[in-house]
Amino acid sequence: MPARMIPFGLPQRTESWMLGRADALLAERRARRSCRYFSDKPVPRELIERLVAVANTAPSGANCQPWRFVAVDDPEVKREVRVAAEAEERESYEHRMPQPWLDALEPIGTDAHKPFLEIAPWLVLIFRVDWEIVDGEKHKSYYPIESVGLAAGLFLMACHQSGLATLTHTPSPMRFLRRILNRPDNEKPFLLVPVGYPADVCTVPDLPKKSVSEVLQWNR
Ligand code: IYR
Repeated sequence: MPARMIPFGLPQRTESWMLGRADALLAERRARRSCRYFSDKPVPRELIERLVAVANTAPSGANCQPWRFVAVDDPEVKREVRVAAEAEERESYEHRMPQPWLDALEPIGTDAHKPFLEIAPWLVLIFRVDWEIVDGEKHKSYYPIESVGLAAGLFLMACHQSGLATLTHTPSPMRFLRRILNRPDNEKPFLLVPVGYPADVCTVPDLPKKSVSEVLQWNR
């Protein structure tokens, strides 16, 4: 049955307001960096809840919202995640990642040690839901990868715009997350996001972004 229709409801803005807003957003976004050295300073649970609420506004295929967020601040669970992630990462760095991949990571300076998985006050695990049972019936999700990617992007943006640092971490493979977090088998780990404040001494690699002209074409 078609849904009830309601007004679109977008407030009208002047072009100069919009340009100013976009410039301000760009300046804020340019300051967003992946954080690998976190402080253990606590972040309130209600803030995490609001940031997930922002992510939950993402568009999704057929409005399925095929994402689940698991927010972890229990030190015991964080420790288990760290131990399992580091085991996979050691295997990846030593045996699984081909040399060109290791070369590509060299400027970032990563290795198999992931102390931030215990130090960051929150680990937010994002799962992709490929199907779910609603009223006893199995419903497939549409465009689950694209949808959960959009929700994850909004979550990262919400964190940064609210003053928090994040890392997009994907220890590979991430199957262990389903076991540790008791998630059902219709959910696949998509992204592991440590959230918190940067450590007092936190450096980041000085890496450039492509210019807009490299990523934007006008017409043909
Ligand atoms: N998962 C590993 C390796 C790694 C892979 C990519 I692609 C990165 O952008 C960064 C790291 C790790 O987290 O160290």
